[in-house]
Amino acid sequence: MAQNGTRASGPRCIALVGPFQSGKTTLLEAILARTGAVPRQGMIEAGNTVGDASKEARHHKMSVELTVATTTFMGDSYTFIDCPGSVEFIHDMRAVLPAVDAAVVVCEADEKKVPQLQLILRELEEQKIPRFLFLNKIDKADKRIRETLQLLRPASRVPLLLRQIPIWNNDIITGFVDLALERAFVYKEHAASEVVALEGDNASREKEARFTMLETLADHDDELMEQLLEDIPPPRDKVFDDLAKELRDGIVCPVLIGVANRSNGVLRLLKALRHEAPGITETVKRLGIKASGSDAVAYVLKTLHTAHGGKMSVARVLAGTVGDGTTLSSTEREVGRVSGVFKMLGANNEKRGPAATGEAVALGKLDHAMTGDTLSSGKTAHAPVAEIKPLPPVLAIAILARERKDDVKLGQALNKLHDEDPSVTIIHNPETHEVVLWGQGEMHLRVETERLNERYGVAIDRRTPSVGYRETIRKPVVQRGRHKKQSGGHGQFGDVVLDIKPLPRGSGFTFTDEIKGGVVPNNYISSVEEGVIDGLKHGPLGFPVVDVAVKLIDGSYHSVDSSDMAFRTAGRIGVVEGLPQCNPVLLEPIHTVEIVCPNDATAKINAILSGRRGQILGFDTREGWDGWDCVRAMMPESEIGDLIIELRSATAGVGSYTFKFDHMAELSGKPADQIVAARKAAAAAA
Ligand SMILES: Nc1nc2c(ncn2[C@@H]2O[C@H](COP(=O)(O)OP(=O)(O)OP(=O)(O)O)[C@@H](O)[C@H]2O)c(=O)[nH]1
Ligand SMILES: [Mg+2]
Repeated sequence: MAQNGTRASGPRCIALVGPFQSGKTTLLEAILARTGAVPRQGMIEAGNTVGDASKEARHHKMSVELTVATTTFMGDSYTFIDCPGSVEFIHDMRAVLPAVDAAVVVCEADEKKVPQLQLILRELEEQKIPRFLFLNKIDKADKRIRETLQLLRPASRVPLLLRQIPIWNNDIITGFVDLALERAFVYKEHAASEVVALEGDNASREKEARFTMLETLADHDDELMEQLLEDIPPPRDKVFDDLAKELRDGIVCPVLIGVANRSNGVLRLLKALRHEAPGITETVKRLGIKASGSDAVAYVLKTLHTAHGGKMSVARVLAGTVGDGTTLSSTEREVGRVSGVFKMLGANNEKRGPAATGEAVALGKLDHAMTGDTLSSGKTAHAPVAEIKPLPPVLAIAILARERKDDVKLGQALNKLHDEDPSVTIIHNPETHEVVLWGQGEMHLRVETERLNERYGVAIDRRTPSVGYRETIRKPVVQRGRHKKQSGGHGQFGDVVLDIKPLPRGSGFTFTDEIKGGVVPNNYISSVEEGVIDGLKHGPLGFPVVDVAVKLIDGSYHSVDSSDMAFRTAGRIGVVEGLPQCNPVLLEPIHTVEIVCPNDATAKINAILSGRRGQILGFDTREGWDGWDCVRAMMPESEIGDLIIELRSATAGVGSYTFKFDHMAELSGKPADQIVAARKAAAAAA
């Protein structure tokens, strides 16, 4: 058959992606059971699936990181990568996509999940990954399939090509007709569907649906178009060839249907992958791999720190062979020597021999490898096949080890967290001594703290990160700072007069001196400046003082008792005593915020921004995103803190934002008083 002519050869790598909770991990389980990799199909509810093996995933009953599982179907090796659906864990999926031959997008007939579907299809479209849609949970279907397709259609830039139609029996779907094969099947639970006669109403529905499918295919095939116009039935092989070609070219997205938790429709999906999905040859072409001779090239799609095996880099071999002892490098660094090649089945690894081109395996002990690296064994490193930057973080928490003795352990654990998931970033705030964890949302940060606890054994406390308040002054003062101590022996003496003045917003701090006749000797002047800087660290309101000019205009010294230390103290005293007389005022950071959202949510977003003291600068259609808007506003930092939570709930989870510091603005009245009081209380408690 011509199918075999186009069938890709070699090991395959397929991503399972799709909106939150659509059934990806269940589908992986069904595939593993159907292909004999596991004896029985586990269930999410029973907590016994190959995917989601971590404590955190089992606990939340959702995927919080990807699962890799290799199995064999009809003599070919397949590695499936089950990606989390939650937008908060989407980084894993994005890093995986360059390595795969195709993706199966698992989705549901659920209006609320269409925006998420669009987001995911968008990634696939941009990375040019051929994709099938697997319309799951059709056991719960309450719409005709055409209606469902209508609902999903706006999510895809290319036509959705219905490949199968359901067979209904008293409002329940009991099987399907495959439009390419022209064969009817009745579902059997956890077994292959049974072929039945295609007759009656099903036969006429099949004709109509098949014609629509062929029409779509014919848009890119003139010969097929002619056959349709002349009413000549196209040969089945030609139809399969077109299906494979148009899928690979990314010009259609075929749609299959099924029920993952009963393993219905799974065998047909596997067969479609076998006959139509591209293989490593096409993927290598897509990525532009240029390996010379026997050089190996591999792409790292995930980094894991396992309790027993240490660091593991999950990689797909794109050229050559990678085995124990292969030394690999990226364009930036030598990453290490492979120590152990493992076949993966979720949390279980099995040591194996060298991995050939197309295989996806875990490579042990590549100490300096990172997710997204393109590694090669040759003398000159291969250029990176992809650059996957994590999405900017949107939510932060401050954390600290409950016990001081865990500080070092916490630091190491945080490095590992970031290594495994670069969409979490760790920032040390030197001013507040806080460790701030930035991530993709509430659940993401919760899972990260659970990992710290469970995997790394560090108990932590979490709190809201401090806002970067500052303070400044509104009027000038001339203030003397005098430090004199004479308690036996050597005394201390320093005496300065400071002219303290406000500066325009954003100027920072300046120090000058106008000392005449050496009343403050030259060698002490820098100490006075140091003292002034000390004094500005905590202003009268409790925050660092900015936008002030301090001029040293007078002073006196003692030939024996004066010292650097004494003048430093005098400088500090001058500032500390002077500032309260300068009408101090609180400054709060204001950021420009850019929000992207589907345009039916724009009005809601505007209301959210106004409710958070945001000043809307304008809105526009989002470039290159049909049906999306981009809203820009100025917003105080204190209001941005948990903005993402409200944004997501107003946009079915898909709205997001970025922010950038713009300026400091004065804040007075009751809100300012509350902030100052809270700061004083915190300082008193410390
Ligand atoms: N009725 C029905 N339920 C299903 C089907 N497939 C999966 N489920 C259920 O849907 C829920 C989510 O399944 P998962 O496999 O965890 O979904 P997922 O897409 O992996 O979820 P995330 O990775 O967290 O996005 C579970 O309760 C499954 O039992 C199906 O075909 N029909
Ligand atoms: Mg899952």
